[in-house]
Amino acid sequence: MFSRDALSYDPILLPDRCEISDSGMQNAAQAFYDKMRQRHTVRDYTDRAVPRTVIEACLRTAGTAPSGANHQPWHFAAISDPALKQRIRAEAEEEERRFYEGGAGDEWIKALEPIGTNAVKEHLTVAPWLIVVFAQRWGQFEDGTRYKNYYVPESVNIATGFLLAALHHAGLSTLTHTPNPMRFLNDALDRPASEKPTMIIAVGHPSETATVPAVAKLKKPLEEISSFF
Ligand code: IYR
Repeated sequence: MFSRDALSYDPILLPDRCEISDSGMQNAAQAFYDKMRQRHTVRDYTDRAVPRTVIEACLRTAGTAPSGANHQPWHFAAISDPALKQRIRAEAEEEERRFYEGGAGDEWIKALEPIGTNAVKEHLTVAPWLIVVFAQRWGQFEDGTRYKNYYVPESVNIATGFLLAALHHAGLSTLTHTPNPMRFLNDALDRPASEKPTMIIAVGHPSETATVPAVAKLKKPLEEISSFF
């Protein structure tokens, strides 16, 4: 993507300028909040297929995120292959069993009690898509030499947020899943050691009987999460 001789500063007039009144802004902000507050992390999926083109459009949205020096230090591996999903599930469940059987420690297990999670990760095989997010610590010029990436976790996490919002906007449910450690994903998905898997996102349609933990509806009020000066 980058080449050593195309890194000069070249300002262009702001494209896609948004002309909007204060009331238009208010309506848009409220409408987006009303949409986003309907996003729930879902653990039970149907096997209803989701077209690859929908996933591709959502990944394009993720790719518009701001990033340190615009290096876009992310890679998204999208998996619908049942055998590969099965392999990822088997390896993730092995990590999760270690976690739930003591690795996590008592305080962490207690914190997860209201969420109702355990080591069984059926969604990893039932949901039609898994998207594994990788963070790239460095990139490569076309000639193979390396360049350093900056603010990698911040950049990748912003892109991941864009992705979750895009998937929700498209009418899909997601589950952000973080088995620990996740190095097995580099082997399974043939990604280089310079990339760190940060998350598995299961994507699909919720099952008829899908539930969410009641605590998931308890969001901190604005007064608690913000201050104005
Ligand atoms: N990775 C484990 C445990 C887990 C941890 C947190 I923090 C959560 O919010 C949910 C789960 C699992 O996926 O079960």
